[in-house]
Amino acid sequence: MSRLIIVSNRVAPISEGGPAAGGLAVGVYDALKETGGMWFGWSGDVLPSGQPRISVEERGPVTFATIGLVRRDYDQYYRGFSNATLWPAFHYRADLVQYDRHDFEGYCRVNTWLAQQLVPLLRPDDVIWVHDYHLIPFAKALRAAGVKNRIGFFLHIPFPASQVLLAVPPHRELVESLCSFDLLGFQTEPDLRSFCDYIVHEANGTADAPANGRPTTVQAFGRTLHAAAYPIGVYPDEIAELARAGESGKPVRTMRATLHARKLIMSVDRLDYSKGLVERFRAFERLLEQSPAQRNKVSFVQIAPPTRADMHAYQDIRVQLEGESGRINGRFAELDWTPIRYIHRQYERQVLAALFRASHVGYVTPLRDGMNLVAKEYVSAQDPDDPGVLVLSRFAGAAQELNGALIVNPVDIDGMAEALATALAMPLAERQSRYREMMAQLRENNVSVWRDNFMRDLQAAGSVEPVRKHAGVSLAD
Ligand code: GDG
Repeated sequence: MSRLIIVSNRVAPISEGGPAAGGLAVGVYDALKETGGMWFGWSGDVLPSGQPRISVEERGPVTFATIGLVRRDYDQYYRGFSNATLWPAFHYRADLVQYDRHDFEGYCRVNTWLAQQLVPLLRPDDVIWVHDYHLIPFAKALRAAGVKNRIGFFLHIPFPASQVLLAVPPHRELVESLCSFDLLGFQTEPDLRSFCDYIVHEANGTADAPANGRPTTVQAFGRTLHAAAYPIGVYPDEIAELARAGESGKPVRTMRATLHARKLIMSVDRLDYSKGLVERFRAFERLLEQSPAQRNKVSFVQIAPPTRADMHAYQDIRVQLEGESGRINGRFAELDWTPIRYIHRQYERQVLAALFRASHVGYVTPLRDGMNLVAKEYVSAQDPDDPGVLVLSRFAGAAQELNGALIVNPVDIDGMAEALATALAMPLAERQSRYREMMAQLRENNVSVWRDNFMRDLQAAGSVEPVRKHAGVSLAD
């Protein structure tokens, strides 16, 4: 059997159940444990200078190969082009896009260098699965080094509409690089459509309408490749078990005691401007403003661990959010009630699951999100006999699947306040039927299905010959 090589910017520290183990980390790690293989990427270390060396660690059938970055590479590749250019652009925040062509050169240079580090570790029948926006040029770099293996790519964040992508100056180079992969995976059909739209209208290529569940065939930049949507999932039953087990733990008991039978609205997000936190706080404020009966009857807990804290845009959102929570609490708090508990810290996975289960509303309202695993984790963690209600942004990829949620527009403050009121008052029978529908969907498309579908299509993608002329029916036809 072929070995699976996972390449991602960060190699997740696998302390199973620990704070850093998100759904992706668990899914990827399980894939590797089953097939055997290697996980390659940045160690997370930033070195002042020098020549970083690969560290290789075997754990059972999985090899972890990690390498540090020197400060300049970290600044240009990670903080610069990946997170100051691509992240905001792909989340439709053209207003926050910063572009420096030296950073783009650094981004390409680091991709080439990382690919060169990987080459000596590869075997001819390895299947390579590259993850996320940091590594768009990775296949091109591997091909330049003579690698003939199958190489797939999964984009965890949205793929923006063409007119937004055009805001990134080297958009053409990026899409051309993507076409060096054999298979491209997107979170949702709208992301896939955006990609095909660029191929057809900006790159003079073609994209066949997919048939019989097969991936779309794309021809562009002299290559033929495949592309499809593979919505990432979670392991809902494992999360349910985690939530049950965590219910009797101290953090949840303490939380319940301090709630004094008030209802609980829960949110968990990395502190990121894409997550819509300011609008979310304002909608909760609107609820208290318009429904005096809710005052002192409901508490909103926002857990928002720090992320990319050395970047200005992230420092700005932190300051803004601290201001908003202080203002709203100052306006409505009473001696025995703090409306918003805003916590800028990480918690254990089990604690989060148990808090989801203890809450009445899961409040997940990103302005844009590739998928949003928190929405799926929230539903999974619920007590089937007394489930909470998910209020979900229409701009989270998860909204394509979770039809039992109350879907909101995350900039519509009144609309979100109304949805919160509806959720808090929803009768048990309706909560149960919404929960059952969503849970069935989560079980049907769990993280193993995501992984297996992608791997099946990557294995089938085969080695791809260059094409001379475009064929197939354009999506524009
Ligand atoms: C990207 C895409 C896509 C959060 N705080 C804590 C904690 N978390 C966990 C959550 C969840 C994960 O981190 C976050 O995943 P999301 O999907 O919600 O969001 P991103 O981090 O932006 O992830 C996203 C995802 O990739 C996968 O493809 O869905 O759209 O942006 O698992 O539970 N975990 C712990 N403590 C915390 O305080 N233990």
